[in-house]
Amino acid sequence: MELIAGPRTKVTPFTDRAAAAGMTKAMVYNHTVLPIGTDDPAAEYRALTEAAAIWDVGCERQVQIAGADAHRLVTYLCARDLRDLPVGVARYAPMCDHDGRLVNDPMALRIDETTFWLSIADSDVLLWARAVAGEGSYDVEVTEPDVWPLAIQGPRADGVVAAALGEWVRDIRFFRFVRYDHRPQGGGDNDSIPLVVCRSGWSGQGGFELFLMDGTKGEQLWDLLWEAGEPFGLSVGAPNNPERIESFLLSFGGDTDPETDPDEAGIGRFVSLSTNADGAETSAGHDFIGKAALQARRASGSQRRLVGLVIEGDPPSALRSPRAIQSPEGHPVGTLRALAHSPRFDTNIGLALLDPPWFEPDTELQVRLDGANRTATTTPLPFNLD
Ligand code: THG
Repeated sequence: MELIAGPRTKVTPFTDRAAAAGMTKAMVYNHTVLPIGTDDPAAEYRALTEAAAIWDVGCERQVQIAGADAHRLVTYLCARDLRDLPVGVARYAPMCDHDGRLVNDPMALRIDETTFWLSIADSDVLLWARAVAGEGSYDVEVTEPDVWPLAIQGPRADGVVAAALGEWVRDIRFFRFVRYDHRPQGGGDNDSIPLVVCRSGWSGQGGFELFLMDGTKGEQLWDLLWEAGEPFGLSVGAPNNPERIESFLLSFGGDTDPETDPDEAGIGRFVSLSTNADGAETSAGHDFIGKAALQARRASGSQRRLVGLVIEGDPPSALRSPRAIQSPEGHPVGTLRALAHSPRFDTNIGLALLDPPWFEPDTELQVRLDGANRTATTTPLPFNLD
């Protein structure tokens, strides 16, 4: 069977270039095609960790919130306090529903005083933000603009992007961004490529995300980077499952289920909620959707926790759906949500959402993979096995 893209499943301005460069596997993310791999995963991992990789992450859609009440609405939507977010700065900002469940974990970018982008993970934030805006009579426009991120990740990403856009990009700090029109040499005004250049990306290797603000310029941008990247060993890649588990970057909807809250997902430190052991608030924070519910969850003692697992045995085959995890006595204690063989740690690693008290470090559990039970040992995130 072949997956066919159409008006509901969008291709990105980079899809054809990514395929031509060797991407052979794709998924659908935010109703958009996401290339996820070539036929040589070991080479992809090496390029990402030793040189540089270019990723078509156009599926990381922007939900733009603009207007007189935009800052107030974004502040209410996000569990992280964004009241002091300056223009030119991005922040990782979990969003919850009224019961404290995670609904998305976007990067929030302040584009100008009254314009924000939520650079979203895989869920329908456009609908959610429009509903909240409408119910609360906020004076805003909530849209999905013609903006398409392209990521350059890896230790040589700075070299690639500096060669393509200019040495000035080296001065951009982590989670900061600059609005920039790239004018190719000899080109006229119509040839310029409008970008937001941000030091960010879904890997622990460092790099940039270039938010292309005109979908008709996708192949121009790709070719510019591809040629500039040649001396740096740039190759085509995609969000890399082994590396992102090693570095622990949350995959919303993969590592989480529909009930998971930010604490359970391991991103509680990005929630601006100062509470004591009883769950009572200890300092005046901002008001946001799910605040009271999160306080109650913290006080309940029943929260689960996403932890690392070290799993014995040969490299397992890919995990197609979450897998039950058992105590040594064979009782269900949670689910394995992600799995990979780690080149860095030279062992199998996983992410598991576990009930209390099974998430405590160094707990020995059982998981069935490829038809056999294996011992899996819990370890805190991020992994520290070097
Ligand atoms: N880039 C863009 N959009 C995205 C992602 C991205 N949308 C979906 C998804 N990824 C959102 N999830 C994350 C998760 C982690 C980070 C970024 C996006 C991340 N976290 C750092 C950390 O945890 O150390 C830093 C967070 C901080 O200091 O604020 O980078 O990748 N455009």
